[in-house]
Formats: sequence, structure tokens, C-alpha cells
Amino acid sequence: MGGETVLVASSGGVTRLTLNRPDKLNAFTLAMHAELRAALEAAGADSQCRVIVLTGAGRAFCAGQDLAETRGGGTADAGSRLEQAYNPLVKFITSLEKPIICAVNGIAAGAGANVALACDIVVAARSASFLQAFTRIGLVPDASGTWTLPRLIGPARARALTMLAEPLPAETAAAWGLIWKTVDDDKLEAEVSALASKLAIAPTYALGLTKRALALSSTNTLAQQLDLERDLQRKAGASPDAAEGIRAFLEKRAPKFTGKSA
Ligand code: T3D
Repeated sequence: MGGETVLVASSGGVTRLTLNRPDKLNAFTLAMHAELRAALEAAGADSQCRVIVLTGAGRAFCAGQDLAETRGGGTADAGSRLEQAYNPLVKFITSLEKPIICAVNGIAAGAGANVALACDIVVAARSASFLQAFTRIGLVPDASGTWTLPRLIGPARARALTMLAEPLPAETAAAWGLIWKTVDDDKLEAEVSALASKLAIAPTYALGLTKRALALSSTNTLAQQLDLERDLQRKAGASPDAAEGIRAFLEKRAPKFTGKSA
């Protein structure tokens, strides 16, 4: 299923989206953006889908913007592509109240790195790397890199990473807290499938509210965040999954979550 540039496969509550321009290291074209957005929106609206996995075909995850398309389209207003394609993509990924796992199967460069880092749980193959390639070609980091990097790894590392534009090995990325973990290349598929299967039977509604709370914490004061936690706990506490989770605990059995809000 899906289009030419994004493959879509759904099974057991998991929707897997594969960026599919392996000859060009899955660099983003406007066509790929459109297919990815359509696939993400469909997964978001699909009540059967409880977790999304984003990965790349071939030896790379994604090499960022397709620079041949950039040159072909003229460089007069590089900001307009962000406005039309990258910014809505990052906003969609970060505000979707379902978990998104990024399986970084190889190099993630430019906006490809930052789209990966916008996902909720990032697992990388040990041979993968993250490259803030932008300043190599006279551009500034985008797709939320200047927001995400200092928050995840601190300003000193964010400055060096973006200004030197050197590849960061996946293992260092994990050691710095930029991503969740690395696994041996031949274990990536199995590791991500296991995580996705676990999340596919988790209380999706509570996961979505958790994602919202963590996102808002970056701008909230402690007092605002405490109020938010109270409000979200009120919603989660009234959900059938909370009733089931507590009942299952007391009955000493595994819970059967539906993922629904009511
Ligand atoms: O104007 C705007 O749109 C603003 C938005 C900007 C967002 C951005 O993402 S800017 C950053 C764009 N990305 C880059 O600058 C990275 C460019 N790629 C590379 O530096 C290298 O390809 C890598 C370090 C990622 C990997 O190097 P390597 O040696 O393993 O592979 P390669 O030989 O360079 O690439 C293989 C093929 O993919 C090659 O095509 P060919 O010659 O075999 O037909 C190469 O041209 C193509 N490719 C790789 N990255 C891109 C690309 N083609 C178009 N755009 C790319 N970004």
C-alpha cells in the first residue's frame, strides 16, 4: 500500500511507513512530503492504528531535502519549503496523540535527522549516524533541529554539532541522550517490532496525553504543568483503560487495553 515514495504496511495495530527513494538516500521531494503527510494523517485517523513506525528503505534513513529538487525549483525562498512541507510535518508528528517510533536504519542527514528526532522513540542501527549537514551547504538547521538539539543534548553540543556539521555516530547519540538506544544492525527490525507490538496494546489514550504533557512542559511553569497534569489525569482517570488497568492490577492479571478515551 501507499505511494511510490512512501510504503505503507499495517498489521496488528502497527502502521509502518517506509521512506522509499533508496537511490537518493530517501531525500525528501515535495511528492514524498505529500505522500508522507497523507499516510500519517490516515494512520492518525485510523482507530485500528495504535503506533506508527517510520523508517527508510536501503542503506540510509533520509538525507534531508533533495538538493536536485531545490536547485531545480530555485533557491530564492528556501523558507517557503519549510512553511509548506517541513514545518507542518514536524508539527503533525509532535502533536499526533499516538506514539511514533523512528527506526533509523542508516545515515540521517539534514532535515532527515531532525524529522527522526521529532519522533517519540528513536532506535538506531549501530552503524547509523546523525548529520546536521546544513552548514556544509550554507543553510541553517531546520525541521526543528535548533529547538530539539539544545533541549536534548545541551547548548554546547548543539552548537558544535550544527556548526562543525560532522556525523554523530548512533552510539554517541544514544550516550548523549539524543535518541533512545542503538542496536546491532541486524537486530533493528526485531527490536523495533517488539517495541511497536508493546505499544500497540498499551493504553493509547494515556500515551497521547503523556505526549501532550511532555510537549507542553517546555513552555509551562511548574505551577502550570501541575495544573495540566491534574487536568490530563482527570481525563485519563475517567477512561476505560484506567479502570481496566487498576482492575487488572488488583486481579493480578495482564490488562487488556482498548486505547480508547471513552
Ligand atoms: O531549500 C530548502 O529546501 C530548505 C530545506 C532544507 C532541508 C535540508 O535537509 S538541507 C540538507 C540537505 N541534505 C544534505 O545536505 C545532505 C546531502 N547528502 C550528503 O551529504 C551525503 O549524501 C551523505 C553524507 C548523506 C551520504 O554520503 P554517501 O557518500 O554515503 O552517499 P552519496 O554518494 O553522497 O549519495 C548517494 C546518492 O544519493 C547520490 O546520488 P547518485 O550520484 O548516486 O545519483 C547522491 O547525490 C544522492 N543524495 C544524497 N543526498 C541527497 C542526494 N540527492 C539529492 N539530495 C540529497 N540531499
